[in-house]
Amino acid sequence: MKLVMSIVHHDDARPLVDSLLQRGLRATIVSTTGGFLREGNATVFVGIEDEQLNDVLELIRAACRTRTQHINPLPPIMEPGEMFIPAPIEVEMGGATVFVLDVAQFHRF
Ligand code: 2BA
Ligand code: 2BA
Repeated sequence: MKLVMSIVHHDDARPLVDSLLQRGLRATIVSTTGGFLREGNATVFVGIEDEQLNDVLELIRAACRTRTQHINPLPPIMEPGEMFIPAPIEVEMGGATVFVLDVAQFHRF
């Protein structure tokens, strides 16, 4: 058994879970925050049998698209008299960041 942990844009989480449910799969959505942008994202957990992995990865690929975002970098530490002119930098956010974990045990009580 595998646990697929997929960090996605929050707008993509619901369509992704809907497509998983349509295949009879089960999922859990957790609201998370990206460490870099400090913006809300969503983490979708899907517990599956090994042979369902490729289908699930394909559903994630189909539901999640790449976005470009502009952020203002934090000012560097400067010497007196130095000036920092902030310029937004472009950051590409992957459609989904996916970790696949082996499940040691699964129980439903
Ligand atoms: P929910 O997804 O809200 O599901 C609530 C209950 O609805 C489930 O209880 C199950 O009885 C039924 N259910 C869910 N998805 C179904 C589906 N595709 N087809 C038929 N019935 C379905 P539990 O199985 O006890 O699950 C309780 C909660 O545990 C779930 O809430 C979900 O958040 C999580 N969960 C269960 N199995 C999971 C898995 N394989 N992967 C990730 N999360 C899981
Ligand atoms: P954030 O941490 O808010 O990162 C958003 C985007 O900023 C990242 O997109 C990446 O393009 C960029 N970024 C993040 N950390 C960076 C760094 N140290 N230097 C330069 N650029 C950086 P994605 O890679 O698509 O990641 C989207 C979200 O997935 C991340 O949100 C984070 O919540 C999660 N994530 C990505 N890789 C992870 C990892 N190895 N472990 C845990 N979570 C991860």
